[in-house]
Amino acid sequence: MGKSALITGITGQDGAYLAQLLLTKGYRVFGMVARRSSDTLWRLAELGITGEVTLVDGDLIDVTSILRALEVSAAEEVYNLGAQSFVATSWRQPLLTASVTGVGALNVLEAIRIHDSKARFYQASTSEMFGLIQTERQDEKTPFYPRSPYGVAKLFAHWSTVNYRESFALHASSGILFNHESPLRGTEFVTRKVTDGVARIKLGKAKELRLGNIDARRDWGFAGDYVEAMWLMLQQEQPDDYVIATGRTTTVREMCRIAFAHAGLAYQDHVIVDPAFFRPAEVDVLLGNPQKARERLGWSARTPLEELMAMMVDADMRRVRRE
Ligand code: F7E
Repeated sequence: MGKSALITGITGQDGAYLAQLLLTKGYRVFGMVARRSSDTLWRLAELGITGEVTLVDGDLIDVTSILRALEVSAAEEVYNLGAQSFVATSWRQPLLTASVTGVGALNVLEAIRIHDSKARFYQASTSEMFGLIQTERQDEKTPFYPRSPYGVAKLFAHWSTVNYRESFALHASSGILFNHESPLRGTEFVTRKVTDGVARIKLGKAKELRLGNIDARRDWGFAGDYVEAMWLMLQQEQPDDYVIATGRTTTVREMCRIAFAHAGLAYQDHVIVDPAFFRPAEVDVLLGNPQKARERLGWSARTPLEELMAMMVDADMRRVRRE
């Protein structure tokens, strides 16, 4: 029998790709699903794995439900991917974000400790913790300066992971992942908003696309590549923290140009900057240095942004045609 893994946030983009990866490795995969989750099971369905994973009711803010999920799954690896993960929403629901995204991670750590489980733990940390960047390229030693309630909550979760590793010798690792996208991304995030917009404009269902700060720069990779890094971290003898990124930064504007051009369109003809999408505080630029992951995990990003945008535009063209 293969190993058993529990994934919180299995209905999200990363949860779906990670479940698929673990299934190919022979794992029994359990996913904790919060009943109030706005996500549905469409991502698991798109990957054709809905029937292959076992879903258990549970919520990151209910530690007893996490204990039950640990018991039911007998998980040897726990991946905490569940979160209120949309940065813009975190200003409108800061306390919910703090509870789910921040304290939720501590609840999982506590559940593992109380359950006396030997499970290895993965925390989905984020480049949003760097926020107002303190160095041009961000690595594991770069000081943090979060710029949103989401970033602050993730920082709490990150330090809780480090603290439980040091306090209780848990095999707890934190992956500091820079932005990672795919056809399974929600349309609230900028890359998918753009590729969905491109498909609608190309197929005559829309004329314009309203965006916020298109001068922001991000280090964008493919989510399918990034979930491999999560798994690799838990296969190491020692738990640790790793930056996972491509090492290339691009403006939202240039990302738009690439996506529109893939459909034979010029972004300037359709994109309208709308201050309604500006954030109270912005993370202007992110650029990761994935050297440690390359050296210790043998991991590197394989999908260039051009290929990623093409994959996403093509998937959205198929979807919009089907509508
Ligand atoms: O924004 C700018 C926006 O919402 C990227 C999450 O997965 O990655 C993600 O966080 C940039 C920002 O992602 C629009 O202001 C312009 O500068 O796609 P996003 P994010 O905030 O970077 C990190 C690593 C996470 O951990 C998070 O969970 O694009 N932008 N115009 C826009 N963004 C959105 N959403 N919509 C716009 O219209």
